[in-house]
Amino acid sequence: MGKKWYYFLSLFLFFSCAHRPQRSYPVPTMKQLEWQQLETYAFIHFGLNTFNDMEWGYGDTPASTFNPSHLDCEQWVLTLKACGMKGVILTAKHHDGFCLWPTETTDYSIKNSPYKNGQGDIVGELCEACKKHGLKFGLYLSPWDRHHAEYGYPGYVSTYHQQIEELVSRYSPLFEFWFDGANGGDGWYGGANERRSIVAEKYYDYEKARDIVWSHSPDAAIFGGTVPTLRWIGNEEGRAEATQWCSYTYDYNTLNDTRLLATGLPDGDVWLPAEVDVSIRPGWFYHRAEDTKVKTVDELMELYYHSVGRNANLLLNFPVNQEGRIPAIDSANAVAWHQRLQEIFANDLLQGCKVSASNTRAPRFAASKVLDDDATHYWATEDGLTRAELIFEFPEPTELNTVVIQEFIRLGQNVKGFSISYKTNGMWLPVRTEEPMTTIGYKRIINFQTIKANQLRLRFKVGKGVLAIQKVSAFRG
Ligand code: FUL
Repeated sequence: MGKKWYYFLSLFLFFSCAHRPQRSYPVPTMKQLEWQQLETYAFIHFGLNTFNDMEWGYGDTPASTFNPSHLDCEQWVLTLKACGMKGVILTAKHHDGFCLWPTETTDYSIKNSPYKNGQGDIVGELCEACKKHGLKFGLYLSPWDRHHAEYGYPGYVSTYHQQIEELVSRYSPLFEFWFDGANGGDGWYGGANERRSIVAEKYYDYEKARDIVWSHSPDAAIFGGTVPTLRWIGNEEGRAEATQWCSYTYDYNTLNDTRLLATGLPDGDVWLPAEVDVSIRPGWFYHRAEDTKVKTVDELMELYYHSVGRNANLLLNFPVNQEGRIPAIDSANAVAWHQRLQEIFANDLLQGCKVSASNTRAPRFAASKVLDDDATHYWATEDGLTRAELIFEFPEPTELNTVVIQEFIRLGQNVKGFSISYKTNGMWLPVRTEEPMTTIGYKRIINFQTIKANQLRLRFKVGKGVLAIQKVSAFRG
């Protein structure tokens, strides 16, 4: 009896494992997978700069100037939810060193501002509003501090770590923590008014900083420093390159090389997916002069296709104004943008199609798996194959201009080229687009001139590992 069970168990394990494709490393952790699924979330830049028409305060702007007249964190949260944001990251402290929570580490905080007579806590208020309305919460804490007298010396590093400890112990769970890399050198520094230089990868002890974050928020994604879990895209214009690998390396020079950050490294040994950070206005902080320069719905659409559509998350910044609110024009444009996206992606035209593949690994990896929404289902080919195709047959000629493809990235990112063509009047024609069709990764969106198709064909080329596609959908935008 015992032997029989053993035999059946071995047979079962043999068939299930033999058919399951091997991972090709690097692969995402579960935390990274969940983070990539967020796709869009918001930044809020708010602080002394807001009240002094500045982007980079020098560190000596009086705390008394911080005085929002109608601050309402719920207004921020409800606005952000209405434009499809899954979370929000607040500048708890920007380069000027002014803290938006009542910290024990410095007097340069809202404790010494007129806001609520020094009794306010904006980090806490936003944290509560997020909990109340179901938005994820994250924090930005600038390592560069132009106010602190000991900046550049060991004393400041322990203050910085203590600030992280205060934040994570009070406001967790955080979904992301930002160690901003900017450092212009000069600052007030307790009245010294001088230039101070540091070797960032050694000075801040980012490994310890990360461990403090994770001691209270173990799921937080980490931006910046020496041990991030995601990578900056290398520009602040809102543009990921079409070729977009999630793989990278932990080498500090490479982590700061904007050319490599833009595309990722196909042979990198660490999974480090990209985040595109960009502001809805030219500046990160609010400036009245930019009220006429808020990005339009069309511009926001382009940002979306050049970030989420190119295998990267979009972190869209909303500058809060002197009243303490997201201005009406910014929220109107962002909400209209979200509605446009919802309209475009409402009706998947591939549902109801017959789908076939040039090769299938086993019935449980059938081509039809790309049509369902179960993120654990995928179409996969046999080992060793470098090319394969999928064909979708429409019940009737169908107009479309957008295709969305997702790789099953739990096995790694393997596609290095693909093409889209369609059959009309018995002929196969390529779709017309300027968009290069190289990598896919978590998600790739291709827009093309509207076609009327009887059939749609996707051809894939893999560089390593096994071809595994989780989802394909098509839309008429
Ligand atoms: C940069 C900063 O210098 C900007 O002020 C802004 O916070 C942006 C998100 O990151 O490095």
